[in-house]
Amino acid sequence: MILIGERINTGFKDIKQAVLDKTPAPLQDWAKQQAAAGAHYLDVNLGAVSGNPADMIWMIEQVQSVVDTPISIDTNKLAILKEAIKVCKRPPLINSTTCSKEKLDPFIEIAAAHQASMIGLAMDENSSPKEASKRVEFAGLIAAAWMEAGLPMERLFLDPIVMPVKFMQDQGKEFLEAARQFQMFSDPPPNISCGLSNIASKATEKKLINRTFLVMAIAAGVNAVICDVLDVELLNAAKTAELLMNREIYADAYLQKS
Ligand code: THG
Repeated sequence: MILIGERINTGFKDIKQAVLDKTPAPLQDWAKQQAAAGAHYLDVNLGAVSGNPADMIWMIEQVQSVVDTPISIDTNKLAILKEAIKVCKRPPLINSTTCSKEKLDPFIEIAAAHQASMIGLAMDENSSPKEASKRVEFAGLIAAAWMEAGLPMERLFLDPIVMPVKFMQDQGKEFLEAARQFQMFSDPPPNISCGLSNIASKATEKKLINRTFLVMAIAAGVNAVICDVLDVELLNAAKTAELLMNREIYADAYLQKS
């Protein structure tokens, strides 16, 4: 399972305040904690706080000052991506593009130039479709463009897009069906990722909902997750699901393996 730590995101009040005040400690603390928990990438998201590439660069530099974990550059803005990727010390994960050609083509070009991996969202610039079939069509356009650029599928992540159960309850099963179909795009298949915490947004029982949906998503083919990597119960459930899907070899101490 590829783990992407979600916590360095201005959607969280402490991070928003730290970016506004340019106080490194909260970003550095979360970077260290998530790296210690086994994150393979740290998602860095400037959100609506600013459109200034310098602010994203500042965030990435605080993280890189304390850990070596590669960055997931969480922006849909080309201007921010272009500048931010230059300061990444290790090949990052570009998070993310839609299937719209005006966005997709320059994002792939940047991924190629920097040996980066990339997440493609199953949406276009206008809409995030409800039906699995439309998500498959959109993600297929991204997979085809990636292949045509001669880039390896191991570096492509396709994201079927998780919506909050509280407001869009009928979308969970569309996500799962889309994930199942993404696995058939190529051999080897692309990675399939999800922004897990979206599912429990504004809901009660957040941890239980996240944990249950992640297990279902793993069964449908998801192998990468942006999540709370400090949630031990969540990671244990994920490891167990991977074992039950025969993606890991059973050992009595399987929970202790990273
Ligand atoms: N796909 C991809 N990238 C993504 C997403 C996705 N990046 C952003 C997001 N979605 C994933 N990251 C988060 C981080 C935090 C929360 C949800 C998704 C979260 N927010 C709380 C809430 O909504 O209730 C609020 C924060 C708080 O507790 O203060 O849990 O889908 N590729």
